[in-house]
Amino acid sequence: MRTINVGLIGAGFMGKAHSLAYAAMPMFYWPAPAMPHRLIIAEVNEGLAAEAAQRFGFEHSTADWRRVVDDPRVDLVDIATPNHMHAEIAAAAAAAGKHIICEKPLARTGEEARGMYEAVRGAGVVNMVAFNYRRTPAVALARKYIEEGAIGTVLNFRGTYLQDWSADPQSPLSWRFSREFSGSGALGDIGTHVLDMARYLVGEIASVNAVLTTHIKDRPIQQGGADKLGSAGRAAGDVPRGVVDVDDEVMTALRFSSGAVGSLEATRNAYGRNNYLTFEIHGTEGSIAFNYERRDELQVCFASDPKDRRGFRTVYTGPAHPYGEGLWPIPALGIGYGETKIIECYDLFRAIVDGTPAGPDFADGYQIALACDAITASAERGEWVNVPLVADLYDGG
Ligand code: NAI
Ligand code: SOE
Repeated sequence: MRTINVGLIGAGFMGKAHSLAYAAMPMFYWPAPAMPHRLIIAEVNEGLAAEAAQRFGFEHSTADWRRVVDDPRVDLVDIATPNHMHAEIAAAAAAAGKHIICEKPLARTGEEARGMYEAVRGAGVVNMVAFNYRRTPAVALARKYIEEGAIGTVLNFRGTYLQDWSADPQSPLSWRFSREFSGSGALGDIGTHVLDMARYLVGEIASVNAVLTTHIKDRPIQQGGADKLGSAGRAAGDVPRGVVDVDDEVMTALRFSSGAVGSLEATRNAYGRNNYLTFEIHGTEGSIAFNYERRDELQVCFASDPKDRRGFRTVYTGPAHPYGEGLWPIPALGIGYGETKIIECYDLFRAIVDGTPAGPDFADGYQIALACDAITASAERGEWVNVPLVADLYDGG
């Protein structure tokens, strides 16, 4: 069986999730498309890199990400750094002819995403953006229902992503609150997951009309290191505060190219919500609803049911559902975040080995970055703004 040598850059939250996926993918999907080999991992200094190699099972470590990209043995470069590093690393990896998986959001702006898209397009390498939630079996099942026409023509999409890890104004200012490092706030960090769901399930977004706001305008500065996502606790009173120059809440109306309408809301300041990534879709023949906090379940309702029996019912995903063949043997044993990353790894490896299409790719990441730019422009101007289509910009995409 072929081996694919992985070079991973960044050993924080996503470094952990991706390392788990490389180790576990062949245990779930056997025969695996290829065996992942965890060859080299990069962190910001030699100590952290060596520790990460030991912890995450990599053979080598380095404090210089360029060594990963330049290593002739590396087949796949995995970008799991904060957002400001994505573009430079991706351009170098594409120039070196490496396949690439890049964490979301692909880039801080549409312009940055354009360069990344052109780099992989020119190099002809396999490329994927890590919007893993679409690989939750219940979400893939929702798409199957829609494609099969089970809910008829889609009329609307309501998507939310609500969390509360930064609701406390004393929760630290990490890279996620700085435009330089992240590009935007709730919009790029979690709103992009909803945009991925919207496009995956309903299609292209044609225009947006948005509100962006920043309720908590400064926070105690985090003293370096990976983002603890609020779990480091409240900073003591004397810690210097820094300015939050990104949004902490986004709301936007959506118009889809198909004629469907929709809405998106995202905030990391919603007390009581943890990873409340939801959608509800209404069609001419029925409805579908999903909540990641109950991610084994898909709610479906069909107009064809007798009136006195009509209502949402729950389908528990299991072996009969998308990706179920490799997961657990009976429904509702519990799909976790890790499984979505394992499935992502499986699809990426199939794309590298068999040429199976591997969405979301950098074209999708670029399209989502253009939607984010349009949302930002709309919030500034207080009007509807059209979203340019990557496919139109490039004569067929
Ligand atoms: P994190 O803050 O936990 O970890 C980032 C790591 O990158 C840190 O350990 C940091 O030291 C390292 N790093 C920074 N600069 C580096 C450099 N020049 N060379 C090597 N390492 C470097 O951040 P997290 O949460 O892992 O986020 C990373 C990326 O993943 C972001 O783009 C984020 O948006 C995305 N993400 C995606 C998720 C998903 O569900 N798909 C979940 C969480 C994050
Ligand atoms: C923080 O909001 C975060 O880690 C995001 O960066 C991820 O994309 C999301 O999956 C979980 O929450």
